[in-house]
Amino acid sequence: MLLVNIAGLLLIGLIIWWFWLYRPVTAVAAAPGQIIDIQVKDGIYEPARIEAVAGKGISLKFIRQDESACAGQVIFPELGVQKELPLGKPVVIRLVPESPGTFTFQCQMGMYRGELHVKP
Ligand SMILES: [Cu+2]
Repeated sequence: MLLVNIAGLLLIGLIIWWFWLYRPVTAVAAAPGQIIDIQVKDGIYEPARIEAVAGKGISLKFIRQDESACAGQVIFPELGVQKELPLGKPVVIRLVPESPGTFTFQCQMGMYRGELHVKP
């Protein structure tokens, strides 16, 4: 009984960590004219942290490898961008972030999560 409770607590801890505490660490900076490949796989975007410069366009190529419905869309809520990601068919999203800041990109439910850091 005690073992079951410990397992349950660990699971809850893991869920909290995954949804609320986990922050992507690897950052990729966009060079001019470069298309950044982002793998959508196993619940994470790889890379999940993109650096851009305000007023300069960037192209992100999302490559969905996860067949669960969860990965079927990518949304940039603050930038008003929402795109379907067909399985195995790369989708290029071109963005021109106008102002500096940190913008999230995610799946519909927020399990997949990444950040776009826009520098002045
Ligand atoms: Cu999802």
